[in-house]
Amino acid sequence: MKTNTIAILIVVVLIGASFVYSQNKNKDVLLEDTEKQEIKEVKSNVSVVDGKQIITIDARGGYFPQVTIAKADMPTIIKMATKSTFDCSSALVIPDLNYQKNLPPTAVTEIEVPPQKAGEEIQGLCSMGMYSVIIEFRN
Ligand SMILES: [Cu+2]
Repeated sequence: MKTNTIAILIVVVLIGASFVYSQNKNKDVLLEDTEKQEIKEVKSNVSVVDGKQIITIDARGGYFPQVTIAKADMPTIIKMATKSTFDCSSALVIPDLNYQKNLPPTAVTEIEVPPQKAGEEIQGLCSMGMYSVIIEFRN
């Protein structure tokens, strides 16, 4: 009788301990993911090739990076990259450019942007207005 009680107690304590352990493990994994995302955002998605500014944006479940700082007074091409994008971020609208297109599920779609003045901002949206992407032009 007494041995049974002790055995049950030990089992309960072990289950509790493993539960706490797995919770902590999950927290660690979550933390690592956010750290990775931060590193991704720091990496520049703007480059200049043959006098043209190239901005690369991933479209899938939103647009990433969501905000891009680009150079003003430069011909610019936005390379919108879809990769198995079956959500509404493939239905892209850029009102400032009179642009509206259903992007192919997996492709890189080039969007020409005429030189913008410093301080100008171009905003793209999914057709539902749920996801947005902003490009800020600065000197
Ligand atoms: Cu949407």
